Amino acid sequence: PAAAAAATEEPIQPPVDVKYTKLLINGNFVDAASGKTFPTVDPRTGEVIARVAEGDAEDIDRAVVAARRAFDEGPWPRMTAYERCRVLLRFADLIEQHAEEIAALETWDGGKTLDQTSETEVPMVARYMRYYAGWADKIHGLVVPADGRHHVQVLHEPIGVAGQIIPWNFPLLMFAWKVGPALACGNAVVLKTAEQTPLSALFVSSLLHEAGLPEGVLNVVSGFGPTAGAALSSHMGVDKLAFTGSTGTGKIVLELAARSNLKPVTLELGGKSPFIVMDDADVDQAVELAHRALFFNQGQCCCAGSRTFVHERIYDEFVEKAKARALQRVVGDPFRRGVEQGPQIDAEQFKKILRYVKSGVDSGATLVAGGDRVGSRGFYIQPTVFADVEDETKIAQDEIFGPVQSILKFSTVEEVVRRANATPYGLAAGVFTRSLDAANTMARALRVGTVWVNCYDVFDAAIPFGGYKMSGVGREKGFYSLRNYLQTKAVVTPIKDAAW
Ligand code: TXE
Repeated sequence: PAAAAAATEEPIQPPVDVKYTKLLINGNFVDAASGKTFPTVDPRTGEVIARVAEGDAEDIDRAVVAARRAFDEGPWPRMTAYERCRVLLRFADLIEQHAEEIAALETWDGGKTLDQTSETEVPMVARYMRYYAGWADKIHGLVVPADGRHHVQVLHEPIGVAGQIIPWNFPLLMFAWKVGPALACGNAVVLKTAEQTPLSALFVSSLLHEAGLPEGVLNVVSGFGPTAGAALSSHMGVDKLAFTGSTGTGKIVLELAARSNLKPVTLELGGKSPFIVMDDADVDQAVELAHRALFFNQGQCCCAGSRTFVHERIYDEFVEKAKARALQRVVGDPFRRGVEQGPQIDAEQFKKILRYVKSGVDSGATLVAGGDRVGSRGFYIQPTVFADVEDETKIAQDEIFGPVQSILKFSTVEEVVRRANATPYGLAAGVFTRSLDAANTMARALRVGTVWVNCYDVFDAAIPFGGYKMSGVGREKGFYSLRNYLQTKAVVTPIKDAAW
């Protein structure tokens, strides 16, 4: 019943205008060299919001030339670290001043609820920027006590021009995770946004220039993966590549980087994260947390808790309550306050998710809630829950990236650890228990980049995030993210008397 509203109500008029649709190259908003544009679509209706300049290889080249010049000759890497820090702090202030506009744009382009973009995501972007601003003047090298009569310094220098490719599920947060550390370390950037969600990055980039970023330091190219994204990955003028997206595309960009100039690559890729509920857990709390771990952001999270493992002793009660919670979930226009779930990002993802639902039914899993689209317009899907899911089925193995919870039964810690680890992915895990012993055992045994114990999706700026196995290479956020954007140089000078 909660879901039905989305189908019948008229879409709410977004309280924002689209101001920026061109490419940002060398401090100016410009048309694509080809003159081409592509539509960005409102996921609530499938209607076109705006046409956006479509960058391809030639535009990537213009952007890299601008970034190269800004890095090799421009003021940015030569400014004092404190001046760079202040630009990022002013940027964070401007984000807060324009928070409502930014949140509305992000909701319109991506279908995320306005509650989420305005209360969580936009404030987090400002917080991340202040975190990285804080690092700008605290990055320094070492003096090494080498053998012999040498004075040995290790300098940490910016790496140069960073190419960054981001996905559509968190356009603004991915902008912050990538652009924040790159700029704090003194680099220049060419950012390729996802074709589904180009708008918010263009808007906030204009604010970054208002905050005092010199021209050419940040260039933003909207466009498609196989054209603009591939050109950036293989460009000889790019010194480092950072990518977030699917594991399949991660392999492609890594290969393009290797075949061109061996630029180092960091990758944040897919996942099939386990959420493990022990028999001593408070069932109501565990149900709520497992629900949020999966359904947050329409299920479109790389770290979604997409395999809910529940101990056999509380399994039946858990399934009943998980079903009730899913049926209660409020689906509707993401601009309406109180709505918990908006539409999926686009027709392709929408169809992919419904195919997975069908495969779940065909696999013999029990469909206990949802299973269909909501209404006939836009990309809304019912919150869906499968019980009695078997490990080898597609819904238990593949990243669905939608509002589909799969519940699996287990009986011992050893067994659940083995099954939880039996996937090519290793991004995150949730462990829900009152037993310190069980929590500590699982935290060590799970082959994943993040273990959330009795919590989920805690994304503080200082906490490193990234994957084991095919979920990625390297870490973002926190101190660890700085390493991606720094070069290490040893400077060795003879000295007369090593004793001094
Ligand atoms: O991802 P892609 P898509 C997963 C999720 C989803 C699936 C497909 O399972 O259902 O991926 O989504 C750019 N060279 N994730 O097709 O292709 C592309 O333009 C260079 C998980 O959207 O990985 C976009 O900017 N770049 C994920 C970015 O890569 C290329 C978030 C991501 O798109 C390219 C999104 C190429 N050849 C999807 N092809 C996560 N880890 O959170 C595409 N791109």
